[in-house]
Amino acid sequence: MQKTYSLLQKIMACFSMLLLSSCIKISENSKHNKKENIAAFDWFRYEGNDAIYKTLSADKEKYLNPILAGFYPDPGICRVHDKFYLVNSSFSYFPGLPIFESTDMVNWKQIGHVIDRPEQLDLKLAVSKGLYAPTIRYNKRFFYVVCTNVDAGGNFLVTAKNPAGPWSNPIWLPEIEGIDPDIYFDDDGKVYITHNGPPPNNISVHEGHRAIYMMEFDLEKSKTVGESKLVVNGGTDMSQEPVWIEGPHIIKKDGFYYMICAQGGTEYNHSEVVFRSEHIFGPYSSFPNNPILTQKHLDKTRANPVTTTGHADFVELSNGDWWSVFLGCRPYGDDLYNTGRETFMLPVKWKDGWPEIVGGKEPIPFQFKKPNLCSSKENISPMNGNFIWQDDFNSDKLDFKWNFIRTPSEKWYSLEKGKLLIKARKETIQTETNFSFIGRRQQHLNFDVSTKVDFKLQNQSQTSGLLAFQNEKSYFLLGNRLNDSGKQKVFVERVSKILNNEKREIVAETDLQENSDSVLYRIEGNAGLFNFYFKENENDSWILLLKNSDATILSTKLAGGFVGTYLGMYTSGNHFSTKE
Ligand code: 6LW
Repeated sequence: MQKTYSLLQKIMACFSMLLLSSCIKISENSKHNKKENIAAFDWFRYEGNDAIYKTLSADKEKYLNPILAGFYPDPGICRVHDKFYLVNSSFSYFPGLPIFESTDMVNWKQIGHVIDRPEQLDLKLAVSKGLYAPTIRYNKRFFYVVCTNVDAGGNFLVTAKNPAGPWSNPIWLPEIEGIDPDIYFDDDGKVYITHNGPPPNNISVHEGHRAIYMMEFDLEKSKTVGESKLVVNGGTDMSQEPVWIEGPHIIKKDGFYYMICAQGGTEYNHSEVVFRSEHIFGPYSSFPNNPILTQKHLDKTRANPVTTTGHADFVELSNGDWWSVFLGCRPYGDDLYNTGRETFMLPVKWKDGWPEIVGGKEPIPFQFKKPNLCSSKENISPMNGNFIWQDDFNSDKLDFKWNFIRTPSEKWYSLEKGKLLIKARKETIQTETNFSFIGRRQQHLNFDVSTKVDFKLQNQSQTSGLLAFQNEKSYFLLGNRLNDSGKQKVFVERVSKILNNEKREIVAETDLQENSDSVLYRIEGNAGLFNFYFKENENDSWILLLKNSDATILSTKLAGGFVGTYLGMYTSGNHFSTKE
């Protein structure tokens, strides 16, 4: 009995040893596998160096334009006591609708995103679809943001007690067609939503013919009341065939309702115009001196042009001064800009019952006298001017500057021990998915961006590296990959509609000498020309892989769409197994 028992015991012991060792193997393997599928980014450095800022002398009385540099279009602004809040469009980037707070309107601190939970919205869309043109307003202890999720639900409203969040889930507004909703709280307690929509009876009298409609909104029931009423047909003057009337905002002053709107389309001919009426639903008359903001008539060859200005919102300070925020672009060539549409600011002056943006039809100044507000003492990370920004990934949360493309459906990244670990998944840049990319905006015409990544390449499909991205048809990827004989190559892949008919093309490639898993990447951007560098050790000098590559392919003019260039970290387990 005893013998049998001890024999059994021995057998059991052997078996469990076997099991344990195979378990150890499995866990070692999975640990190994885990590492092998993970790109570990050590740090990310962004430096912006625009020549224009060097020509301006430091002046404590003045602020810099743009107030938010880089892709921050369609600004909406409101004031609550002594604080200002500003939101921007973000299209299919997640988290969506960045929100900023300021006490002096000069230093803007990002306090969060209005859309930051996947349950709020699932952005599974083309890059320039998704979240367009939000309006932010405050009424009786609540903040309201109305916005459009283009091609995925349409117009919606979200609310919050704290602008830093949490914001509610969307209340969808199916009765409201079109885009660019505004919410207006009248003195009598009534609420109105004003928006862009198709021309009356869906009949376009000319190309780009749109209209502005208004609807009452029942706040308690969170429902629209009655029908949308036409308030502006076409724009300022139908005989001039105005195009793309949009982005309305309602303001009340001295017994008049003012409606400011963008007109001309969000390109070179963009402008801001104003209408007024004694009654909320109109009739609205157009200001005889419209537009109140545009750069379209100015000499195209002027130095340091700001173009495309329009899509404004107004805010009144507690001292009765009025200011306007609006979008504009900083081209480096003939209507070429990679930085997208940015947020600018200028004062508003009222004269004879009409508002005008001060100097709105002259070249937009890069420096202007500050609003009459106390300067913020807080140390706020700069949103304009020349600066260096580095993330060493020592926090347990991603900085608000980082974005994903589309809503993540799984957690494929983590911050661990000073590294940002990103899983190389099957998704690639070419797919309209939430591929493994974490990026930030290009905020300067001239920039220098670099990162260090450790990634154990196991097969020829994988890659990781630094991505300059406008959309899946317009990007540069600087990364590494394995060749047929297991040697590591560092490469630049380019995709462009203009240069190579949207085909993926390796435009530069060389061997990595050490075949180690760690590579440093750097892209130096000089307006429309990019240089690509790499090295294998921090202390080495950078090796130039590709010089003066034509980066106009990342401009809005050539890439299309409404966003600006993102720079960031990318990895995929499948990048080279999917041929386009
Ligand atoms: C936005 C429209 C516009 O909905 O561009 O500049 C569109 N104005 O109002 C996208 O940002």
